[in-house]
Amino acid sequence: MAEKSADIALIGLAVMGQNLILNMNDHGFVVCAFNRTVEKVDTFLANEAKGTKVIGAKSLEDMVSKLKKPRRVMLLVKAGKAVDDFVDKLVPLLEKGDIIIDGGNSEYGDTTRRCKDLAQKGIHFVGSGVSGGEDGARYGPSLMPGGTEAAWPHIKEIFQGIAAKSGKEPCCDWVGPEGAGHFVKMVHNGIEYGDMQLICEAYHLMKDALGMQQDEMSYVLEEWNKGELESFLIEITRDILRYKENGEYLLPKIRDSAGQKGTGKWTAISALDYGVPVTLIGEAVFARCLSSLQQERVQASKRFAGPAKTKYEGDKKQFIQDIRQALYASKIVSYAQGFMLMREAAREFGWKLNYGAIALMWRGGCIIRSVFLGNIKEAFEKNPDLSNLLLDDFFHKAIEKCQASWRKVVSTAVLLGIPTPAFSTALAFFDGYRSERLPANLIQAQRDYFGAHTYELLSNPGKFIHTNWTGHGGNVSSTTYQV
Ligand code: 2AM
Repeated sequence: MAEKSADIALIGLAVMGQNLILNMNDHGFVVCAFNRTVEKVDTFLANEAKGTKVIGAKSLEDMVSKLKKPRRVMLLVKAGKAVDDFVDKLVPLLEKGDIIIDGGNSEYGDTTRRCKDLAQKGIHFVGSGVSGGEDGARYGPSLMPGGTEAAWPHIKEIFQGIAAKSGKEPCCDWVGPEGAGHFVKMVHNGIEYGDMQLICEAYHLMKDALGMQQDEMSYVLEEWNKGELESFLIEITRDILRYKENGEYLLPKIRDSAGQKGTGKWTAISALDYGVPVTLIGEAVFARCLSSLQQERVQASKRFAGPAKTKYEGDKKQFIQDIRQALYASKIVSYAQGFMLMREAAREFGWKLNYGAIALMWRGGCIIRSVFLGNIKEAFEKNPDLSNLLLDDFFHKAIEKCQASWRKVVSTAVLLGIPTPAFSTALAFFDGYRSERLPANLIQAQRDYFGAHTYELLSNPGKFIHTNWTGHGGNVSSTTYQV
């Protein structure tokens, strides 16, 4: 193979890396493959990559020598130390203007740090969210690149070439500076937690409140998948409900204890860090935590009987429609919260994010892909400065239409003793968000009473004052602070 013939190098031959290489090859790019355990390169070339134009490298030096300039090196290795180790080894081999791309599941703060460090050395660093799992990587992932923008013109063709398409548009665009790409990927994963929890609550209600059988629920999801809820997660849930082994449904046999790898948790932590009420993702994470107390729950179920009535006795068909509306309205709230978090991070870090483009990146290829994201893209295209998704006309009308059903489902679930934390928190958020007055005046009074934290009067915002509520104690106020 001639020198300097490869368009890009990809390091890390685990499942995602291998599939991305094959995807790039399909789109006419010559990829040079490398891996820490070098034998895996030969195994890959002799098997999965057999008959392709993919080339291999025996060392990092060998790999770098085979690359066209500016050199593009993409890492798909374990997040954390492995990325730093490779970056450290690559830097002495690269020149100014060369590009390192991290396509792993890195923490966005690490990506920002790497961007800044490498910028000082003249190397462009890109942290890209990659979503869609194995299949996505192979046939079209959602890609969310961010970092040093000077890199974008050099990687755009490859990235947009291999990404999933929504119609003709690639589900990949430049997200923003520093760790913006990885931040957006993190929020994507958080939203995924929320979407899954919402579907689980709908399933729980259909199963327990309505006593529905699996084939019946599967049929309902099939119907839902033809409308505003059309999405990958509804589609796979329809199929999961239908799935049988040896003539028996598999789903009821699966232990009801959910695992997690942490990206939902990171989203919730960011929400707390930046003071954004991303309540639905938070509840989705906690719902998994509660589910994992499985043995404790089994014990508690023997101690606490719950309400006397546990079945819904009204019109079943109507209640299924109500659940659908509750799911839709809650989903709108969840995405509104996710975009609030991205807006706040953008403000915090001075990033300029294109929210319509982000919705388009999630429209196809990734786990949360859905028709709904097309509506979000339109909302931000109509008004790029939209402060909250709930205020867009389309979503405003949708929520209004769902509101009565949503309230009925949440209140029914409460009465029947069926937990619907995500439906409920979404509704509580909505009611809080649309409240002209909240009882936070009392919180301020309490804080001032016991801690002299001061408060503002509605008639004079911005001026913090202290009252001596008890008549004793001093008149000195403590400094106020806002989270
Ligand atoms: P390996 O095949 O040599 O284990 C997913 O685990 C990918 O990340 C694999 O390609 C793996 O390489 C790589 N990887 C994991 N930990 C690593 C480390 N500390 N340094 C370099 N590569 C690492």
